[in-house]
Amino acid sequence: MAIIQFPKDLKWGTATASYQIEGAAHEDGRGLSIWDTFSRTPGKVYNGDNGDIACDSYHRYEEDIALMKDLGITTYRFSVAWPRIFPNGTGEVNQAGLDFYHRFVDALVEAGIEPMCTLYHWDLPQALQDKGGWDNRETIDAFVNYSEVMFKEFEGKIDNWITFNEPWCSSFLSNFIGAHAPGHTDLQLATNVAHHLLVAHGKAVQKFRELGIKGQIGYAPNVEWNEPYSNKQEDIDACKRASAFFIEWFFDPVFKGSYPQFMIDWFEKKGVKVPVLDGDLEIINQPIDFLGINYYTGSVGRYKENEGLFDHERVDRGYEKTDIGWNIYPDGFYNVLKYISDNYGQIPIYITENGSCYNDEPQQDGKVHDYGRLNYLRQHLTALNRAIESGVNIKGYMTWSLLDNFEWAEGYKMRFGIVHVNYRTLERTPKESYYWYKKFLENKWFEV
Ligand code: JSK
Repeated sequence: MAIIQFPKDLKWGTATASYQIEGAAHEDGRGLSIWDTFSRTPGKVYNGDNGDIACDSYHRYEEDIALMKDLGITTYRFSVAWPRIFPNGTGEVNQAGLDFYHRFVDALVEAGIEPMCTLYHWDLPQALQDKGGWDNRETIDAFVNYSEVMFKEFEGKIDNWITFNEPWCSSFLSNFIGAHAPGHTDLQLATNVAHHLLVAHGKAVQKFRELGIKGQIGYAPNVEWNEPYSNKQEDIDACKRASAFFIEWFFDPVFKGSYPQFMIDWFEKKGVKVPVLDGDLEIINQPIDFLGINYYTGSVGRYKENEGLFDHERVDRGYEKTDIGWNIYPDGFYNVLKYISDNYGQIPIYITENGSCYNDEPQQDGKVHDYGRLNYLRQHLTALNRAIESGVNIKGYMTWSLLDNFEWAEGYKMRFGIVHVNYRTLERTPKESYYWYKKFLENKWFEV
């Protein structure tokens, strides 16, 4: 038996997002978001599910905070719904929206839990999408305006700020692959969106510094590990392109002040250019205080001519998969963290999302025996410990998610929570993984 022991000063928590848990979609002046529109577009979301009610955390947040307190977390990562603060994206502030987040954050702090706030977790005000959304550079300034209001309003209550969650999902998944809102399938459009998200990130960090806001700020890209099937150069190169789609594309501008040239060349072969204006890269290259990393899975890949965007195909190696069909690949977690540390240095890293989809329901004994999720958690914390031992500057870990919730295009079919939610009664039931995580949090070690 081996003991997996963690440093005592790490932040430990759970993560959620506004559109996925809040509900109250038409309450207290909230405006529509692109996900209200997308989820009402036939065929876009499983079963036609939407976020109108979700987990009703807008009204049940005190119950959720009681669960967090019982769990023993130190930090809770949540996101603010921009359309609650600015129903039309800009213009007049909706005081009722600010008031809700004050009630919520005050209750969180009262429970001894530190808030970690994501400003943009995909719920763009529809009114801004109607004017071009992130393809329109005016949305950058609207985001900075929204961020400034939040910084000033919550300074002293919130010390941990994340500008953007998973900009790859908000750009390429949503505007090229088309699986998420607003559901376009145009590579140039997606490239414009990705660039404007990065400029908005840089400008919001600049504003945070100009205002002298107390606390720390970062962003939370999602990454995958792409292992070459063989040591053939064509396989190695194909996996480097597939990996850079998530890592270099969103890390190099922030940490190096430039896009990866091999990817720029690849995109230009596809007739796509990044709409960089003078000064953009200097803005994006603002120093940040921490890097959030969202990791779920990885795969083995190889070269295949004219396959996908990068002449790359995934190779099924028979890895066990979660209920959403993603490989369980804990070594990929270690590998990608080492890769990031080796290539981007000792920036403090929070694991802002890591978790698994298992659709277990409560059994006759009233319990949810989600041993798949429990084992995923053990395996990935073991990999995380290995990364820490290898010198990766890990500062915390937030498991995705506290609650089963609206999993975007998968609707409520796919469950990522350590707490089960009955979507008819909204009853919360802690799962076996919750109790394992709770015991782990008591001492920060476990046996393997
Ligand atoms: C989980 C990635 C933020 C939080 C969680 C979904 C995701 C995803 C979901 C890729 C994807 C769909 C679908 C089709 C074809 C090619 C959320 N993270 N989460 N993380 N990532 N795909 N290429 N990769 O709910 O809100 O693709 O893709």
